[in-house]
Amino acid sequence: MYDDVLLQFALRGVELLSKDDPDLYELLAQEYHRQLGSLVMVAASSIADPSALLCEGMVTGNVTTEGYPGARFHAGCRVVDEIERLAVERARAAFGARYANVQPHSGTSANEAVILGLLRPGDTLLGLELGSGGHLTHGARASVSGQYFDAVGYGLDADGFIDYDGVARLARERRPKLIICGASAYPRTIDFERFRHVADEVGAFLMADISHVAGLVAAGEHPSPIDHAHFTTTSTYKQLYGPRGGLIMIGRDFDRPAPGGRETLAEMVQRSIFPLSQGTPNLSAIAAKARALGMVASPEFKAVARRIVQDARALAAALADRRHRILTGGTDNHMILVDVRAGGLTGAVAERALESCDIIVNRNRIPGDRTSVWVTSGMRLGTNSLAARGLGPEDMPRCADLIHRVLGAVKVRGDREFELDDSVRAAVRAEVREICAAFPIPRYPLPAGNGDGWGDGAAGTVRP
Ligand code: DSN
Repeated sequence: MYDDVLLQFALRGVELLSKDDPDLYELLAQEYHRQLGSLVMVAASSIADPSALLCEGMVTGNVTTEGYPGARFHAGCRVVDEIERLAVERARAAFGARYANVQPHSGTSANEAVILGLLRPGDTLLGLELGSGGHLTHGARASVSGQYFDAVGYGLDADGFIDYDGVARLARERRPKLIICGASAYPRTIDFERFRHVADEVGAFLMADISHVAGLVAAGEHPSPIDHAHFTTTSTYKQLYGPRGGLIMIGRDFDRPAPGGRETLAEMVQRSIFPLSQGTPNLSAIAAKARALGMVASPEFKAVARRIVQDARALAAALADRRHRILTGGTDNHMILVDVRAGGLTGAVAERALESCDIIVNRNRIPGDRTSVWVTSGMRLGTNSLAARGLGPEDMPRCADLIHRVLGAVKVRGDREFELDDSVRAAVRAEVREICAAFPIPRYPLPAGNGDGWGDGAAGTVRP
């Protein structure tokens, strides 16, 4: 084979960066340290394996082409064709799909490609409202999906669960061409089969965006939409622990005719990614997707997926025990939505105060929220990163306690401003570091000195 040339290449890159661009090197090193020393509970994030991140920086980035394996518009694609085929095969295997397209640059690109391929401007689509936990691309007014299409939104029932009867009623009234299910802020199982019944009843196509639960789906911890939805989309950097990027898959409907009857749904997606909505594929990201998707079948991946759900349930219960209001009363997936209004908090204050203690969450609007997206009345937590680090359900009361201590000690000084006693901040940060040291990020090299300075980003401390 090719000896250790990639090792030499990676080392050369790091060496040149540190010598030729120390300012940038320093910032990248600070970010590495910040991640090592933070408890990250952003539900949309995870921790990619070093081998997957490495692929993103490989020489595949030098290959410019368009099209698909075996049908490119430039020469020099013999090897990258094999890489893309491998990624496609691994995506299909991971999800039991009949068709996969690994070229979308993001989850947003994946969703937009399906929408643009299927609909004409002004056509009706039905998706979960942004304020009820939907994604921008599910018909929000701020996005292409809401500006160029007649976007109708469905919502939640009084308990915060998807109002499936409301979905069916709106579908009968508005006759959408496309129904979108899946969410960015919804902690409960989604009944894809029920969505398909509604879609079939009104003659609509169904797209399931599983960006947030893709790992649970692949591991069998959440029902799969692959054969219920006509199209399944996902980003690859959340629960797939892969690179920034997206993926589109089709199950049993892959050879069903697309609107117009001249092509199959799979052919339509091929065309709607390239040339309709994207140009050159990011072949390094595709290599990284191949690597991440190759790990999905491992027992370790399945164990992490199981732990994600166990952790989320335990964290939700521990926060509820400390009198925090958990939307829907709990969770079925990785995500917990917390109403932070008690004590006069806003989501922005909670987010900022926790970040000052190296606990990373994100503010989130909650159903009925009248505050802006910059303020919000809630926060969204997720356990992807905690579970990957090996923290189990037995560790969640300690994490909940840290959150509780910070939120209980915050003095609110405005929608986004706060004060926090230095002694509380110091004590919480010390405990966060202790946890991070006990549960290091798997397979990430630790700094010399076993973590001194984590999260400080102290200039001059990390350069070799
Ligand atoms: N979709 C955004 C989120 O859920 O936070 C980013 O991935």
